[in-house]
Amino acid sequence: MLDTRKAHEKAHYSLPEVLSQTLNSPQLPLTSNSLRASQSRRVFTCLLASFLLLFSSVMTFAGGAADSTGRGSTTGTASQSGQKTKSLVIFVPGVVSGSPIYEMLVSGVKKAVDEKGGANLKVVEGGFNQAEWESKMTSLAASGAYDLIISSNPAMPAICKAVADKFPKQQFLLFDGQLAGNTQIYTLRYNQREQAFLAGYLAALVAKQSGSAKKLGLVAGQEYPAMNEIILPGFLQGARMVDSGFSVDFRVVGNWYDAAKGSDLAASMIREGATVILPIAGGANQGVVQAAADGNAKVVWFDVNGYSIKPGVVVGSAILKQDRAAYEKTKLYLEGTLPFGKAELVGVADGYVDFIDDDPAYIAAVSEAVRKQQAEMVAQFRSGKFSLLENGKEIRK
Ligand code: RBF
Repeated sequence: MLDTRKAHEKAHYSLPEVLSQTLNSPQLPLTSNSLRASQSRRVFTCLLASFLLLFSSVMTFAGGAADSTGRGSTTGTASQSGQKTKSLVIFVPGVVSGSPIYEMLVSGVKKAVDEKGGANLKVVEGGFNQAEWESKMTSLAASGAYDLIISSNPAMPAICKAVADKFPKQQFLLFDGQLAGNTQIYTLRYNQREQAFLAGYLAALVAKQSGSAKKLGLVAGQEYPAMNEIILPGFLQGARMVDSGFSVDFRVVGNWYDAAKGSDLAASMIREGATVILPIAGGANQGVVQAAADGNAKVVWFDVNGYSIKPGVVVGSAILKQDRAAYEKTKLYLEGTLPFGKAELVGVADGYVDFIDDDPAYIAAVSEAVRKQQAEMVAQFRSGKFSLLENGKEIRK
């Protein structure tokens, strides 16, 4: 049976109405007081630079008409090859530190920009107040300073669609979310049914071998459709492939940073019999790992290789390759071939979702018998012999 208890406040997925905007007031998102002073300086510097850029561009491209974003042909400078320098900005919905999915986004985009040259990149953290994301995104588009806005999470397509409608020249590259048919937006997301299934399969194998209760845990930052309809059911499906008696204790932190709360929730789960826990709660994950270490439980990591976080406690890593996707799609954009309007979905067989089974810490922490069973399952996914639709339907070749 699925235990769906929620802790404390319910996180909001649906974002509140957009505040009315003063379109050309550049309001840069700030995440902490310590950043404010330096960012204020950066805002000033940025404004000054934009003004100088605008001025020099107007001189260079005299006669270029302003478009509805107010930037006209003045966004870029002319490079020697005659191509305009592209300006890219990554809008991080949260903060980069503690959220591997965002760390991968930044590193992948940076790699493409460094490699291709001829482009500027800025990273803006939107902070944890989700009610402010749309107004911050609107400010970025309204500034007219960026050819491409890049972001990542399932809430961003709806936000960017609303902003795109107001700024018809603004383009968006979005990961971990889906929207098809809007010619200003390209999206790529991962088959997280497969990712969660592989985490659940390993977790159940480990729990079963330890002889403890057939109970796993999942600690989420908040509830959202991909969590409730894909990740949680996928985790349970993987576990039940091992033994149909498994259940998942599901708890919600209510934000993506509170490690103390993550620890409390995990400790409570462990007291009630959960032996392997999957944390998907950003900075709060650290608390889950600590509680597991203290309570003689195990953790399966999500998104990146987590074995080194606590060797022996982290017994699995079901990953997605957002760094690779971000690199490839940014490169396509810079080459002028990103297929705006398209929404792509990629899974294990495509090489964007996987389970890390060659890390020495995995080999040291998990018995050979369990590793063998996990390897057989992973191999079937990698070869495409076995795959899962997002609704959980199995496809066997
Ligand atoms: N995942 C994180 O690791 N850190 C975050 O700050 C974060 N914020 C999110 C905000 C919203 C509104 C949603 C819907 C998801 C968020 N996620 C975050 C989860 C992320 O998109 C993804 O589902 C997980 O990283 C699992 O792959």
